[in-house]
Amino acid sequence: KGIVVFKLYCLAVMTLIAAAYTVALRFTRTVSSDLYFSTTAVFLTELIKLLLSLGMLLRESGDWGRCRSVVVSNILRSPVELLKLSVPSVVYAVQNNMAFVALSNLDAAVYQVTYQLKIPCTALCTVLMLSRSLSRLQWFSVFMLCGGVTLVQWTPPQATKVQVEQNPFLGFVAIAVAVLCSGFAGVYFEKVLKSSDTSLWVRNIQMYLSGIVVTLIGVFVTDGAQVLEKGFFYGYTPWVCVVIFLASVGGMYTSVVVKYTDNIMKGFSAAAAIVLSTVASVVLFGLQITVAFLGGALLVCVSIYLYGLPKQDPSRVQKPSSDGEDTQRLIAV
Ligand code: NCC
Repeated sequence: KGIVVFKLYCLAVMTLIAAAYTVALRFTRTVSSDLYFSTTAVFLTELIKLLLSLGMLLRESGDWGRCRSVVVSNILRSPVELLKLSVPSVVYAVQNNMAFVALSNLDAAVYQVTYQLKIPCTALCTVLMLSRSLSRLQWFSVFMLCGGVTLVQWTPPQATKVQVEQNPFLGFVAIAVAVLCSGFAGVYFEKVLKSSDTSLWVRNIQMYLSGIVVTLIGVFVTDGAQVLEKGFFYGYTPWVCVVIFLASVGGMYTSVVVKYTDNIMKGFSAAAAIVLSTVASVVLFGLQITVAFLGGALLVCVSIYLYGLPKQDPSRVQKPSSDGEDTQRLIAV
């Protein structure tokens, strides 16, 4: 029971942070007149996540001595493992930068809705990379979920006044790249994490170490001359710090969610959390719901139900505890 509550807590916090992050990021890209260099924000996020993971590792190991020996043996003396984790770190670095490109050119709501394509992309990567199988019904439910979340988050397009030039086409290309990166990197990290007993915090440290290097290269390749001229923290406001904070804490929660569940379930549960939080806002704050929301919520619920149904084809037997049943059980609690 305790672990289920913990999983639900992590999923809820992750989803809330993701929503706040997207809105805050968009705000910082439209309001400020001295626009900060987004590549520096991506770099600082990796740095903070590294420090937070070191702190968590210290907590897990119990004392300095043990923590030090884990760092030395698993990180400093494991170049192969570092190399393995540099793959998702490069892909995530691209993805995280793409989020800034997309949200500099598109409205946050449009971004949220289009970004849902990551759900089928993640399912495809899971099938291809983790050699799991999804029944036809499960595939159907994945697409139904994608449609449901799109409807749930649908808001009529609003003309926001922005001070910067926008290029919606570039925004959509950035989302397409982010969708592919999210699916691949998420499943790759899950595969590495679950293929050994190595602690989540060690895996995170391995990934964020190369993340720091890669994102720093990103700073200099993209904004090098300008950063040298205007300074690393040019255009930073308290809101930019909020964005970096949300990205760091959100990333940590994401890693915990992937450890205890999986990437497909992350999509299903995040959808359920969005529906539930909207229903809570209706009850608590009298928020008006739209027909689109009702239709979307229905699709989300049905897709969760269908995904969790036992597989029909006995020749495609899965591991004893199927993901689908887990999803339903988790969401039912
Ligand atoms: O897109 P998404 O996640 O799959 O991106 C995963 C984010 O988590 C970080 N991460 C992942 C694994 C790990 N061990 N450590 C990490 O720090 C990656 O660096 C990457 O930023 C989602 O499922 O929708 C989710 O969305 C992001 C974010 O909203 C979008 O990517 C916005 O562009 C959420 N991140 C935050 O809220 C900060 C994530 O929680 C959920």
